[in-house]
This record gives sequence, C-alpha cells and structure tokens, in this order.
Amino acid sequence: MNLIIHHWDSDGICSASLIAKYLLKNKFSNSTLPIGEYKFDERIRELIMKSKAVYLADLNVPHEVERINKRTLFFDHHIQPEIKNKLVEQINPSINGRNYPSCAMVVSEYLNAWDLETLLGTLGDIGKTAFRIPEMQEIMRRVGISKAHVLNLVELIDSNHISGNREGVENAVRVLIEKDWKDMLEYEPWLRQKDKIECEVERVLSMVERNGKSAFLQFESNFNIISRVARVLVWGMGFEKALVINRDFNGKAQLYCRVSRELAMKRDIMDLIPKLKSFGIAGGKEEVVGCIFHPEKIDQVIQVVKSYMEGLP
Ligand SMILES: [Mn+2]
Repeated sequence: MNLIIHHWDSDGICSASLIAKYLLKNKFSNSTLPIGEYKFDERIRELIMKSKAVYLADLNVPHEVERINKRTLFFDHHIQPEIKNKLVEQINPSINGRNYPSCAMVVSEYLNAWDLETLLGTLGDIGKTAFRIPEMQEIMRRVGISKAHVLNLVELIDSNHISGNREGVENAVRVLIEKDWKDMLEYEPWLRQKDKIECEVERVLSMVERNGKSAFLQFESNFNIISRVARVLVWGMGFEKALVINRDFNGKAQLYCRVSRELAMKRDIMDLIPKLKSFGIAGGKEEVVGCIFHPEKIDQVIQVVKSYMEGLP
C-alpha cells in the first residue's frame, strides 16, 4: 500500500488529498503524527514498515525523513536542509530559495492539478492573503464558492487538530475526497467539533486576570487553543500584553505571549525567545512568542516571562 504521512493542519490534510487523488488514484492509506509533536511515533514507524512507498506532505521533520528505508516522495515548503537519504525524492522549492505559501501549492504545481484543496490548504497557512493569489481566484471561479464558505471550510478542517483529534485529522482526507464542498459545510462531526472548541475558548477566557492593560491567563485543556485565546485577548479585548499558559496540554505545558502591534512596533519581544530556550522549545516573531516545556518548570517560566513583560514600555 502507498502510505501518505501528513501534517495535521488544513495544508497537510489538503496536500494529502491532492496526492491521493491525482498521484495514487485513491489507492492509499494515510496517517498523521501525534498532534503537536514533530516526530514519528511507534504507529507511524510500523505503518512505514508495512508500506510499499511513502509520501510525505507539509511535515518539517527532515531528521525523521533521513531514516526512512522505503522509496519516498517528500513534498514540503518549509525551509529545511537537503535530504541525503538516496531513497527520498525531496520536492521543496525552498531548497532553491523559492518561497511557497503552502505545501498544497507545491503539490498542485508538481501534479499540475489545481483544486479546491489547493485553496483550502493555502488559506489554512497564510489566511485571507491567499485570496490575492491569481491561481486561487481562478479555483474559486471554477468551483463557484464564496470567500465566506472557504473560510468556514478551513475552520472546520482545522477543528480536527485543534480539538486534539488525531483520528479526525486522518479521516478528513477521505472526507475531502468523497464529499462535495456543500456537504462538507454541513458535515456533523466537524460542526460538533467546532462548537466544542467555541465553548472551550469561552470557558478559558472567563478565567482571565486583568492588570491594567495586561492580561494573565492560566488554564488546563487538551485543546490546542492557546494561540487563538491570546489573539482574542489582544485583538478582540484590547489588552496590550497577554501572557497565556496551558498548564497541561497532553502532559506538556504551553506558553504564549502576545503584545499589540503598536507595542511591537516600538519594541518587539523577540529577545524573549533566547531566554525561554533554556526551558524548552521556543520560537516566535515580533509580536508573539511561544514555548513548550515540562510542567514542573511552570513557576520558573512564569517568573521569567512576567518580569520581562513588566519591563516592556
Ligand atoms: Mn504548510
């Protein structure tokens, strides 16, 4: 069997669907990684062992790809080193310095197949700016779908990984292949999931501690909603600074810091990243910094970040 391993987000799911339809004529099985973890688990390793060929989509895991011992086609758009494994063909324009907004576009170009999935994957990664790309406008005309419906579909597709539903992510590839977009908009499991996410976001937001223009929020949830919650606090509720912590995201602690655009223009918060790297995996850009770390370090991390935030103008 041909095995597709893909990222859990809309771009990964849509890329997998394009590969399945146009390259594998729907003869495939598919799997995603444990949500939130950029490494293979036992289940993935076993599936690779049983498969004839492997297809990878939108998964920035070059260290894992180096160790695959099957013929592999590796589609991606993340900046990553050239793969040395002779069994792997790497299709990634970033190797030649070309930036692609989505893996779905890399797959579409390679297969010369531009479909609704190309649009849903691209929108998932770069948001509404995708509507400015001429190829995306052409797809919308051909499919006859509105911007609002496209946005809604992406939200439904992403509801799978946001609610931590690995099986849902994997099923979504078949849903995209088998259902027409109007039916997908009414697909019950996705609608229910989206409702649950809304409720969880509401529940969490009710616990915010206000301190002038700063928000501090601690919660426990196995939903991956931390970035969304921080956006609501700053963009929606008008806080200048937000520090959000999920104390137990499937056993790990997540931290997310966001400041308003105005504040970030005066003073970006990127120098917080090296401070957090000693605690776990950290990254970010001008106005947002995130970190994943072991829960026993929570108090220490909060102390560091709180005093950093207080020192901002
Ligand atoms: Mn992507």
